[in-house]
Amino acid sequence: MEIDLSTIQGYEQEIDSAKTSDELYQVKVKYLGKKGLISGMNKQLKDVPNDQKKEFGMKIGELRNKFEALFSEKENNLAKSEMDAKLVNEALDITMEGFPLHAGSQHPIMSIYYEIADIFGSMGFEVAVGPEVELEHYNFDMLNIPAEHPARDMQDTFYISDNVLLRTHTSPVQTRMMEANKPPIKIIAPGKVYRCDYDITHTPMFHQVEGLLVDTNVTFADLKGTLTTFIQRMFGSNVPVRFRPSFFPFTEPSAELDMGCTICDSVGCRVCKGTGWIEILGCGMCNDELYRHAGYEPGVYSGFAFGMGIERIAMLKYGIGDLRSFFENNLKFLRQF
Ligand code: 2NM
Repeated sequence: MEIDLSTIQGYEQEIDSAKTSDELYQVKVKYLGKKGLISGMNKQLKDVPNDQKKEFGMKIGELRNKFEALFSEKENNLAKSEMDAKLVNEALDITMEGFPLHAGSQHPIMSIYYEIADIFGSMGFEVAVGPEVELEHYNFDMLNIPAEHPARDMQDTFYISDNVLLRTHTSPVQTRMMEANKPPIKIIAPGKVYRCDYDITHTPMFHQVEGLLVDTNVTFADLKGTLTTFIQRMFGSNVPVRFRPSFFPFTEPSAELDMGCTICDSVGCRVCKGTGWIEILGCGMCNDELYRHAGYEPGVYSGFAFGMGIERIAMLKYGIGDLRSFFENNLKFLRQF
């Protein structure tokens, strides 16, 4: 039997008239696919007499080469024109105005918090955290603030139920820490705290950083050195500080730390009410009641604690008059920092 290669015709025309790469590919399938016309010729080779096999084999090969040459030329042409069309159709107008993305930024309260945490961190204090919904026990009893104490009044404290409340300071983080650990303890406790209060210097939620250091042989000089270092790193190495006697139920002696007014350089202004001094934090040596509640053996340990409001520090550092501005989320205000 002879192979009649003349039955294979028309492919030049079909390749030439393909309008897309897809159409062109269909032509390839028709001729060179598994069941394609040219491929079919190869299968017939077995029926060709041996002496003619070589000749027909070569002819099929030639046909195939010719097909492939035409095909790849057309393939290149189509790819180029399709790319050209794509470049025209999908062209970007890079002169068009963009849509600006407003990236968020850190809230000033958080910036100040990280500054505070960095300073105490460099002095070896670790950060401790605890629940904002707290038991009366850790928020008051452990701190020597008994049931009749005015600080426990419903007017000042948000109660959830009889003995559950929103913590009024971050001290319960520290009383929990003391209950669970023997000294040495050297921590700061940052976080949100809650009190029923609202005016230009009070919001019902605000932020505190408290600190606690308990070890053996800790003195009031350690307290003074630590807190003076903190203030001068925060507000400038020349800022004067003074410790003024005060009272807290959990410290003895207790003190308020004042620093020279940074607004008027201690001359006297509206912010320092003409005194040249600004009250910045409370502190004191932990008293025996605190150790007793923590379950520490009496007479062994000594230490100090302190507490400050982050908003107050931020107001002084940034010169802001109304504390409520921190929580109104007015972008014009927040973008200044
Ligand atoms: C202050 C002033 C003085 C204080 C005490 C404690 C604790 F839990 F360890 F007893 N934490 N913070 C403390 C002491 C806080 O704030 C004006």
